[in-house]
Amino acid sequence: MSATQFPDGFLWGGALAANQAEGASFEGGKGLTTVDVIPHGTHRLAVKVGLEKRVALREDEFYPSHQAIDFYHRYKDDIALMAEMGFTVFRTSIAWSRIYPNGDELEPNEAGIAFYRDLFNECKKHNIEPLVTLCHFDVPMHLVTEYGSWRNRKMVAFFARYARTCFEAFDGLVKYWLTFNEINILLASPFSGAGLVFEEGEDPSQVKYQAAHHELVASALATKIAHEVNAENQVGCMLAGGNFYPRTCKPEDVWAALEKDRENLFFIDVQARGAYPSYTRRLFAEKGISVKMEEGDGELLKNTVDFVSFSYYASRCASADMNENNSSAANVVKSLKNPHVQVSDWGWGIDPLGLRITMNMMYDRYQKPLFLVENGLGAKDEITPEGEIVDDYRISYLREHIKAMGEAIADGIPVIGYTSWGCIDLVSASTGEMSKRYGFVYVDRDDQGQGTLARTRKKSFYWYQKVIASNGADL
Ligand code: BGP
Repeated sequence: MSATQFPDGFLWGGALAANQAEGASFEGGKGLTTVDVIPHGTHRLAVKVGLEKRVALREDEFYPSHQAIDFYHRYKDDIALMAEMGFTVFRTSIAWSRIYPNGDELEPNEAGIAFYRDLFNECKKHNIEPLVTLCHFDVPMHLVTEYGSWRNRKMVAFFARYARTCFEAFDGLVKYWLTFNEINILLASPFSGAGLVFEEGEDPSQVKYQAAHHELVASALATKIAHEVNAENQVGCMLAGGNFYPRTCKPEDVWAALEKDRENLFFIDVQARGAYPSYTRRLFAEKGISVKMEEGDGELLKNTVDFVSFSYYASRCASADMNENNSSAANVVKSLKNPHVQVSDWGWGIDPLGLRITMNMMYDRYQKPLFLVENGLGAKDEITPEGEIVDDYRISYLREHIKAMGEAIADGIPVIGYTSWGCIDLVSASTGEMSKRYGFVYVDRDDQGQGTLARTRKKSFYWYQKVIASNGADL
């Protein structure tokens, strides 16, 4: 197989998330979610803002998720654009709070179910397979204020009810499911990742790992339910991926990189192998963490995922003397600057070979099919006087990464498909801004929320159309 040949039936498409695209935040009975209470300007994922501020929506502040790109009302036109590019898969998420507005109700909100049924039917109409994330950074706020979100064991039952409702309601329409988007982000960004807010004097690590345990149990339970509802369902975990390189070949640096990788892979080790990895005993002892587990959790965790999905934007770099001052957050996870790779305008390393390295490491470790469900270049786009967007930088980033994925396939790794991130411009998760754009389709909206929301095909739109038509041969 030549490096750029992809298997027959390889799924090509793009990805978005409810909270970054839908808008209509108060329509259709939707409840408030964590991301709905992060105002523009304090949108950086790592920012520490107290719960009072999170809950008290201020009219004079701008909340980007409230309107986003209005996908809620425009999805038919947007899906038609995806179909025009030749998509065979489209990744989006269900907003938990459209199905269960508060998260703890006994009966679902029918309007929410109807919206997603229409959306998935629209995909099917165009022969596009939906790939659906159950929770993408949007925990219902009521669960945060009433229960403390994932620190509370009750969340397992709430999530299981929500997951079952979705599997049953969309049975026959959706086959590919992801439980939690970038589950490891809970560590770096506990509020966005898992709705966690810490009390004064509390040990954040203790709370985070307890919450992680609840999410892992909930994910395993959802996987079990998905398989009970329909044996054809395919459930994946989802990692914010990208390997850590040691800053030098000094053994201490190599060890530091291994430990940083484990911090992230811990989640996938549980979800894909079905048990806590051996290294957690020491990790927890050293951090003074004691995770409360219930009888039966060990059995539940054996419900492993069918495939391993991940996002890849950049590789990372670590050393033994890594600290707050010499590292910065690229895609939320802290990393040292790697002098050997170029960076994007936001300081995210551009490293296509790192993708091949990451994929080989993950397949060696998990021996499950991989699905690359996010990849792309956030960039500022300019419109020419002729009204065109000539985004050669984006094409070149994607081309090199698709080539690297092709190499990983040639290495013998089964890969289900590829969904590039933000196939249509949307609100950035880390900045809350529109000007960090990923799309093949430009959306006329600026960082203050002004614009017509009109959609325009970029140069990359036609390039990706050609890539898909040739099944990755013509890059
Ligand atoms: C991932 C998230 C996405 C997306 C992407 C790009 O971490 O799963 O939601 O936003 O990163 O990040 P950003 O929007 O900050 O550029």
